[in-house]
Amino acid sequence: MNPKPKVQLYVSPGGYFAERWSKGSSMPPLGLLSIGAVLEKEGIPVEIVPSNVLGLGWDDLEHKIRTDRPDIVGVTITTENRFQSFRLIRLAKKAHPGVLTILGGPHASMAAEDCLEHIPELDLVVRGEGEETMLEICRLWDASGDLRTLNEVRGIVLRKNGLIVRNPIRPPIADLDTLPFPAYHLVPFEKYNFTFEVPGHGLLPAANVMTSRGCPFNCSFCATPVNWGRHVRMRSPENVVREIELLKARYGVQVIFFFDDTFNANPKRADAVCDLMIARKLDVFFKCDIRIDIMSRALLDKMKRAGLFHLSYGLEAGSDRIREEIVGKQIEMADFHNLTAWCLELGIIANVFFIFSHPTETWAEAQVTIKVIEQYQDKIEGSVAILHIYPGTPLEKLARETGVLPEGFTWTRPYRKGIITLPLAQGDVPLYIDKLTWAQVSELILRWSFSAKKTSLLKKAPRALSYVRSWGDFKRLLIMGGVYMKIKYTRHLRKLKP
Ligand code: B12
Ligand code: SF4
Repeated sequence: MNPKPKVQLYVSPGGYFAERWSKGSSMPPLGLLSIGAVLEKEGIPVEIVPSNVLGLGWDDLEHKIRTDRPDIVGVTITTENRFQSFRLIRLAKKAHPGVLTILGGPHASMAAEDCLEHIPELDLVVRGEGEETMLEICRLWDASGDLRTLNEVRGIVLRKNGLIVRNPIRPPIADLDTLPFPAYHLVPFEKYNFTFEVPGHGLLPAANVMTSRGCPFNCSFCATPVNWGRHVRMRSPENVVREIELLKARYGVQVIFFFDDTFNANPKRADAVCDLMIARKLDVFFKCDIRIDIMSRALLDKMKRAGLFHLSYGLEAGSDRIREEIVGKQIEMADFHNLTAWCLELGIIANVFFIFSHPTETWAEAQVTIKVIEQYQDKIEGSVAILHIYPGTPLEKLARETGVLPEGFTWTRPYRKGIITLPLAQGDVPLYIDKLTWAQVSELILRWSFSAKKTSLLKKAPRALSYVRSWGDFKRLLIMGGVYMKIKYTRHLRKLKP
């Protein structure tokens, strides 16, 4: 029998996972915790290294890998933190050349070949769900470093005879209840200081729980239907509630953030989870993301009784044409208005996602969105973004076809001429800018931040300047600054009017 490899699973410093949410807190990496639990159950020595909460910098990581000499280093990667994760893979190979380096997570799943092509220090990519694939890799791992033992593993992309080969995808885990609960004990849970402010109750300790995988819908900018599939797999209500009970008992958790893409993907199951939460008197608050068009008043009432205090949903655009034809989100405006009114009536915080600069979106269409935002000013929490392109999505395909992503574009290089990013707002991810000018995009974003009373742009200016890498970046910053002054001045004049 092969010896068991020593596995280390890393969250790289900075980027996506280091993002601080809700008053200095961040969230445990559920994906790594789930893989960790599966490996641990099989007796495979596994360590999870969340550099962000452990305060480990690059030198510390190099020293750790050099002295620990793990057999396998796995790094989780999103498009937002891809450069940090690539750096960690390179660093691991340099510190310990015999290590097997693996990337997994949304970015790796969607851009596996791109990663392997440009990062020679990377040995293989795990696509999709990592639990069973990692387990098989560990079972087949050969101490001599011979990668051929992994040649047939499903769900991986690797080099064979100098060529990058994509092995057949692994079928999704059919029954999610068979997975052990995430190995929370493998990370210093308290150090996450994960909290949420619940109105009237203050800042409460929180935890993240994923009750389903997949989304039945197919929005053009979204990675989920491709990454997790459109067939939604759901944990049983009993299994979900037991995890919450454990989190309460072990960590005193009082708020649950359901990480599901669409908590109400199956409204009957959502209802059953809430029923059990009520019956078992869990007495927790929760927040989640849902889809507007399949939400009913009855389900919202039930969710409120089960502890719902914060609900996120995407309208994406005020224009029917953009939502239906471009995004592929068949949502009626009336459903959006109804749901928002119900939330307001029930005292649930409504957090609505809006996006500007969809393909072919005109200034007039974008105005419809900003009017909706302004209509609900002070009543809802709005999350506003300029459309970002993520790998593997229908939008990426379109961006390559239309030249928004130039020929030969690779996700592995930090900067390429002609690509517009807003690193200050959201990682180094390319924006889809089509019909709107930069001045118009700036105006939309700034009007939103004024209506939402967001931090002053002037305060962000020094940091924004530090990201300038080209004349184009600088010009866009100047334009945004000019638009900012124009809006401020107009608002000032309006105030002076008798
Ligand atoms: C909850 C969530 C958030 C939360 C919390 C994020 C956090 N810090 O944990 C919040 C709301 C903060 C958030 C924010 C954002 N998010 Co988010 N988020 C999610 C969501 C819904 C769940 C993440 C999760 O924990 N999943 C559960 C675990 C079990 O899955 P997992 O981490 O992917 O891990 C599995 C596999 O990927 C794999 N795996 C993962 N790592 C590794 C490593 C190894 C070595 C191996 C072998 C395997 C492996 O195995 C795991 C187990 O099966 C996902 C969508 C999704 N369904 O996963 C989007 C998702 C990750 N988010 C996404 C995006 C785009 C964002 C935002 C940019 C959105 C926005 N417009 O603001 C921001 C970025 C924040 C930032 N500063 O960078 C995208 C990322 C796309 C990409 N290519 O990277 C996703 C995939 C959503 C989507 N539909 O496109 N997000
Ligand atoms: S409904 Fe949400 S998770 Fe589903 S495809 Fe659309 S954006 Fe993605």
